[in-house]
Amino acid sequence: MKTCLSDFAIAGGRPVFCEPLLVGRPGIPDRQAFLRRVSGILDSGHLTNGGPLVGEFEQRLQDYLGVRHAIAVCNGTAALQVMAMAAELSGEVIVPSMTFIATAHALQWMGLTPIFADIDEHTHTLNPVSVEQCVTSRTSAILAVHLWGNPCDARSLQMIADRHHLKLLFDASHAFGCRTANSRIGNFGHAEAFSFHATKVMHAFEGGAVVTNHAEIAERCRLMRNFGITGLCQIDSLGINAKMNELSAAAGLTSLENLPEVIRHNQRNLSEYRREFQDLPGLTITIPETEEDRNAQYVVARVAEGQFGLNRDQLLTVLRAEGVLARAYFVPGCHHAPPYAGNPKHTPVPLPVTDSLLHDVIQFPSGVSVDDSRIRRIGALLSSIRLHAEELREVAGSSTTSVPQTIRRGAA
Ligand code: T4K
Repeated sequence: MKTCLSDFAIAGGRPVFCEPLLVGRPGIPDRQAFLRRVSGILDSGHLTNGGPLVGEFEQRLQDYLGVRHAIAVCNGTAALQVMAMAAELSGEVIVPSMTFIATAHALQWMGLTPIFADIDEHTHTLNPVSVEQCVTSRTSAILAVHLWGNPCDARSLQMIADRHHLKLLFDASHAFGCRTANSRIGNFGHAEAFSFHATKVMHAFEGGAVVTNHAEIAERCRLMRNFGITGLCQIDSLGINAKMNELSAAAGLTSLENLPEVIRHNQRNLSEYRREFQDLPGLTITIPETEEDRNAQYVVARVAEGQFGLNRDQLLTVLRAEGVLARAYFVPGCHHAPPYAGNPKHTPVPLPVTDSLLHDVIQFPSGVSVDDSRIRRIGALLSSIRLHAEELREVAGSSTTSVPQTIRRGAA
C-alpha cells in the first residue's frame, strides 16, 4: 500500500511491478506441440504456397466457427483488403473511427474512401442511426468492427445494408471465440476478417483469415490471395501475395488448441477486475457482463475524472511508472490521424460518442501472464492512486488530449 506521494514510482518510489504487465503480451502456444509441427515442415520442405498445415488450419477454423469457408492469409490487414476486393467494394465505405488504424488504412490504401460513423456508448460498435446518416449514392459497403470482442448490432446493420443495397462486412480482429445468442462471430454479413497477430487471443505470430458463408466471395478470396493464379500457366484475376506460410499455420493450429484455456483465464481475469473496481468510484468496466460469450481479451474501463480525481492520461502516466503498462487504444482515433484528419469528406456526421470515449477509455493488462494476485495488487494500487489523486495530478501533468508516444506504442 502506498501511503504518501513519495511512495509512488512517478515521484521516485519503488514500482509495484518490476516486471511490467503488458496489454497484448503474446501467449506462447504449447512449445512441444509447436516444435513437432515445425519439425514436420522442415522434413517436408513445403514451407508456403498452399501447404498442408494451412489447409488443416482452415479446416479447423471452419469447424470452430461453424462457417462454410475460411481463407487463411498473412495478416489481418491483408484479410481486410482481400475481403474488400473479393466483395467488389467501390467508392465510400462506412466504418467506425474508434478502431485500430488498419481498419481505415486497409480501405484507403485500395483507393476506397473510409467514412466515419459514430458508435454506441455501451458496446463501442457502430451506431446504426449514425451509419444510415452516412449513406450516399457513393456508398458501397459498411465495414463494422466488433470492438473489444463486443458483437456489433448485426441485425440493424443488415437492415440498413439491405435497404440501400450495400455489402455488409465485419472486422472481427478482436472477436475470435466470441458469440451472440444465435451464432459465433464469423457468420455475419457477406464476410468477416480476423487478425491472428501475436497480440491476439488466438495467434499465428502474424496471420489472418477471411471467413464467409458465400461461396463466390470465398472463391475470389482464394484466387486473390495468390496473385489470381489458377494453374501452371493461367491467371484468372487480379491478385496479390497474401498467403499464410506453414510456420504461421503451425503456430495458429497450436494456439487454437490452447484457446479454450486462454479464454477461461481471460474471463477469470475480467471477473477479478470487476471485483476490484466495484469499490473504485470513477473507474467503470465497459465490457457488458456476459463473459461466457466473450474472449475477454480486452479489459476496458472508463475513467470519470470528476469521481476518480485524475483524468485518463494522468492515470496512464501514474500506472505506467508502476509497471502497469495500461493502454489508451485507439487514440488519436482514425478521424484525427493522417490522411483523414482535416479532410471533411471522411466525417460527414458528428462523432460525439467516439470523441468522448477516445478521451476516457483505458485498457488494463490481461492474458495468461496476468493472474488474480496481480490484479488484486493493481486494485490496491488504484485505490491508493485515488486517495492521493490531488497530489499525483500535479506530478502527472495536466494534459487531457495528448498521449505520450511511449504510451501509444506500448513500449515496455
Ligand atoms: N483491425 C483491428 C480492429 C485490429 O485491432 C488490428 C490489429 C487489425 C485490424 C490489423 O490486423 P494485423 O494486420 O495487425 O494482423 C497491436 C498489433 O500490432 C495489432 O495487430 C493490433 N490490431 C493492435 C490492436 O495491437 P500494438 O501497437 O499494441 O503492439 P505492440 O507492439 O505495442 O505490442 C503490444 C504489447 O505486447 C507491447 O507491450 C509489447 C508486447 N509484445 C508484442 C509483440 C508483437 C511482445 O511482448 N511480443 C511481441 O511479439 O499493436
